[in-house]
Amino acid sequence: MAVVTTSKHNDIAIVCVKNPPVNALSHAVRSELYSACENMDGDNTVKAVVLICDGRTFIAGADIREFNQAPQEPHLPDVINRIEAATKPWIAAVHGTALGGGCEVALGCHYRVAISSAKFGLPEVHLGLIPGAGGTVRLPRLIGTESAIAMVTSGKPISAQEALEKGLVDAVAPDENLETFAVEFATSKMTASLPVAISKRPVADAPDDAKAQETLDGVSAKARGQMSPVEAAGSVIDAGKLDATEAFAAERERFVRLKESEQSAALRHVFFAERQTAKIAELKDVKPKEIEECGIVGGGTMGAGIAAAALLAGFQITMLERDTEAAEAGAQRVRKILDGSLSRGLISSQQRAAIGQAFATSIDYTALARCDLVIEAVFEDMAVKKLVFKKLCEVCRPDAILATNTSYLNVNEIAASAKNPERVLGLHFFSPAHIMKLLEIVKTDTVSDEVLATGFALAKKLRKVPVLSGVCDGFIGNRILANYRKQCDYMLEEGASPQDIDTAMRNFGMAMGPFEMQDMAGLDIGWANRKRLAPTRDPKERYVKIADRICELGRFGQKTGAGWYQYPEGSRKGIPDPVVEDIIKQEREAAGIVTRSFTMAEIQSRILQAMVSEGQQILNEGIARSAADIDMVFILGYGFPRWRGGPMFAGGVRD
Ligand code: T1G
Repeated sequence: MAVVTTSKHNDIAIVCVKNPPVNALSHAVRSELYSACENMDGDNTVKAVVLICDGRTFIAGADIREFNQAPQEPHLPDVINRIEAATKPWIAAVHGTALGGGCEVALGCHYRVAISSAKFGLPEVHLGLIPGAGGTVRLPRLIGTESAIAMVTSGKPISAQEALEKGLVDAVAPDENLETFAVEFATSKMTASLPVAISKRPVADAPDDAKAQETLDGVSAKARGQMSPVEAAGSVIDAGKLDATEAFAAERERFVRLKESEQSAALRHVFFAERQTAKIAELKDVKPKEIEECGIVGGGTMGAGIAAAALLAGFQITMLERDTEAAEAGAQRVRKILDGSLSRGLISSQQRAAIGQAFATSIDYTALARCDLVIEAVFEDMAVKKLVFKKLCEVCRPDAILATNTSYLNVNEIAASAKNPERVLGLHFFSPAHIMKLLEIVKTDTVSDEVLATGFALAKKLRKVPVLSGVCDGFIGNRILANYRKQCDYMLEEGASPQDIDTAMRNFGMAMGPFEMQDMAGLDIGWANRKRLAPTRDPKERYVKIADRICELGRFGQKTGAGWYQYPEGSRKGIPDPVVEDIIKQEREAAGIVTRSFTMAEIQSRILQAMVSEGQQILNEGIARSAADIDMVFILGYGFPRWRGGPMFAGGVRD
């Protein structure tokens, strides 16, 4: 079945790529595109060529699934160079997203036109790569070094309008009739002499060595250990120093080296892992319930965040609190988030107004009587939650889905306390709920497939990444985090300092170290959990009291001005605190431990092993479906560096 077809419109040939779902540049597409170029050159009736794509988007890049196979000719750079050398003008007609190799194919064409909703991007860095088919050589020749470095290091796409302003696109269609517009544009160019090939043009603003080094240092600091952004910037800088042939060769060397790197293997693993979490075989043919009106019980940080996320996704929201003062405080939190979305340009003022109409608060449970779904986000206490569910069962429709946002508690126990337990599940959001993409969907013993499928449909509408979890203390993420932190406490007792461990984990690529993270989130949450678990804790298990003793002093972190660190005058940068150092010293003596120093590598390895061993347990118990799911939980929920693939991938565990 041909993936590239050719048709004629008078003197204009239309070369169309049809390789769903995203017209990736598979071997077949590359081969047939190359042949099409040869044929067009040989056909004297053809005066110009429009390259267009079928389906929802222009070429969205090389076929990532081919990266683990031996590369087959024709290689993409050869196809693009052949188009650039064509004897008649090629016009790339772009809709959807011209990404990676797709953008590079467009750069090989003589002209580029697009519809206004089209986007252009070189996101290879997100796969641990750099553009490997001339993108870092042609782009600076077309839009300048600075713009090119911004595009290739961020991987962020730009709009058709921005592309027009930068000179990446020659014309934007006034409407959605892309093919008509492209044929007219091609007709206007078919008698003109061909423009100078982009690769033959100079780089107008090539930086001097000092500026180049300054740029590379800035990119490196931002990359926090990831190689590809630095290599991408380096390749664009090379493009300004070398002629195109040498620059193409230098780019290819970098690309091939990165493609073989562990970081790229990890990032390609994450690309597919992120798209697999919602593919639950047993739910494949299950129709989700329609959800329009949602209730949120609790207007605190989590409740308000969930309400805002749902409002931004187009749901009708009623937020319930215990009294008018709390309801107003909760509404204020929601309004602040929505106003923030408006000021950042994420929503228009019309959307802000419409969302405001879709939001109501109440202090009366009967306000939730019509809801299709109610999410409970109250204090993390089983008795409190059971009381909420009891009232919900009294007022809500018997088929309304009831979800708990609990981070740790036994969702089976909550479901068992409700009428029609088949409609109860866990929806564990991560704070801030309107920003964090992870949603742990907790499957109880009694939940129906229809309700579970509705949880996944809700995640999709909220533009979140759902991960299915069974019921256990802390589900997937918080359970692994608990073991991570246990190892940190052990190392404190054995001789490491909080700042040693935080520094080691920041260097590992985590956004924050475990102790500074606790100071930001609040030590009281962990303390409450340790007290809850104390009655059932194995007395033989090694237990470190340092954190409890810090909490007993009322030191809960930034919010109390001191926790693991002290925060003078409310600053957010903690400094070591002799009070904590004394507590650590006393507990080391009480435990009779002879302290020793730790290398950064040892701290990192010990923590990673703690995460992997708990993750393996979670897999063995069937709490998580796959190691890839566990990787996604820690990358999206806890800031684990994507370029390490997640804890299981980094620990060598594969599905
Ligand atoms: N290769 C193979 N499969 C791909 C793919 C790709 N490039 N892009 C998407 N898919 C699959 C994806 O796995 C999913 O499959 C389906 O398409 C829909 O994707 C030489 C080396 C285009 C913005 O990095 O950003 O070119 O799960 O769910 O939300 O220099 O896909 O249905 O079986 O994401 O509408 C550079 C990656 C490659 C773009 C669409 N290009 N893709 O988003 O759908 S490297 C990219 C995306 C390269 C050159 C270098 C998004 C999208 P399934 P989806 P979407």
